Amino acid sequence: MTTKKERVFSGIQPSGDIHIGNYMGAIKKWVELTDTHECIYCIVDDHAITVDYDPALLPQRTFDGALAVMACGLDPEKCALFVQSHVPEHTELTWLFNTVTPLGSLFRMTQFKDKARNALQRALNTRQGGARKTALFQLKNIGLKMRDLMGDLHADVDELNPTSPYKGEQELVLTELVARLNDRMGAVMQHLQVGLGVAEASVGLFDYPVLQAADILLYKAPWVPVGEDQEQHLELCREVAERFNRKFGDIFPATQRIRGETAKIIGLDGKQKMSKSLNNTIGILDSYEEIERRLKPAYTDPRRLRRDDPGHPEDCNIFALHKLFSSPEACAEIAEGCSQGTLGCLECKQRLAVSIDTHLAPIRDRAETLRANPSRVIAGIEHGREQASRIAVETMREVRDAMGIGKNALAKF
Ligand code: AQP
Repeated sequence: MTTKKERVFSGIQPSGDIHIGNYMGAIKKWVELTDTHECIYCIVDDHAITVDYDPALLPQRTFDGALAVMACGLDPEKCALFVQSHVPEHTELTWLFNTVTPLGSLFRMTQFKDKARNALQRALNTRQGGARKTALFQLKNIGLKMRDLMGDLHADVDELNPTSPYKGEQELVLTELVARLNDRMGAVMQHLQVGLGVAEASVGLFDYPVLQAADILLYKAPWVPVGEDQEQHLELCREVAERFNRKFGDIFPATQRIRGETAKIIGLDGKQKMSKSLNNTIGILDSYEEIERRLKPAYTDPRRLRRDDPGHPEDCNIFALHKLFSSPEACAEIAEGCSQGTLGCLECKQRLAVSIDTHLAPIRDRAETLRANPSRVIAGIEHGREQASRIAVETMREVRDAMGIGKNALAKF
């Protein structure tokens, strides 16, 4: 008797060069799972067009994305690897899911706010008169909102009366005032950072998590190997499935995340998540020289000013990367040298460059072979499309019937 393998779905955007965060957070797991699960993996180009992009560049990026995941060890004979826009059912199901997704749930998505904030920065930096004018108009509105919030703060001062003659009471009032000031400033900053970005962001970017829910549920996949950054989107996916099932019948499963090798890799800026769009990455196909060049200015423990100052490895992003790419013995030696101030940051980074390069060398070699045989990549994603389409067509038939739409719904007349 053969037992049916459980199904897994995941995707990656062709929004730039795939980096070690994508690899350690997701793709490494993708490859392992092909031995134990029925795996469906997707280059999600419909997601990549939700932010500003160059249509002339996208086909190359989509091809490179497929090539890169195959170079990481993904065998298209052992899974279905395909391009999202080649299976139009993804966008059809998104529209249907839009009708059961509450706006409030989408407004809570932090990735949307982060990406909107980056859009704000770009809008203010642009040289185009129209976009800049809109940006400045939005900024004026935000200014008015800030004036209101400051008015509230004045009201706080009046209400709490910090001029009480009693010292203890004064201290309490001041503590409360500082807390309220913090809250109000937080609200002001949020308006500043998000307000304008939201005005500039596309409806597509806002709807991104619904498209992601459609990607997963089109295949009724109970398991999704993604990085920790996607946990909130998976929560929404569960909510969409639940709401749909309640109204139209039990069609979709509850989806769970499968953890990757690491939760979240922080970028070389030491602050934000490593992201293709933030120029804080090490690409999986970077040469040794490129890895070394990128690591040189990377953020380290800010408390270590001179080479012989004792460092704090646990607070240093370079050490976090060592833990992923260097052996446990090397990590112990590096931690000791850093804490005692005998190993400088430059040497520590050089050792990291060697460890990362050792990991990536076989991936680079496989990528070179595939680049010389592009038809292998194209054949791989066409084979994947056929497998994915078969399931997608079936699910959509079921969904349309349940919702009372589509040609079948009129068959009785
Ligand atoms: N820094 C990271 N650490 C761990 N996992 C990560 N992933 C992404 N960045 C990290 C995981 O990689 C998979 C593919 O990601 P994606 O391309 O679909 O979208 P993303 O998360 O938006 O990736 P980027 O690099 O940040 O792209 P841009 O800049 O275009 O938005 C996902 O499973 C993700 O969790």
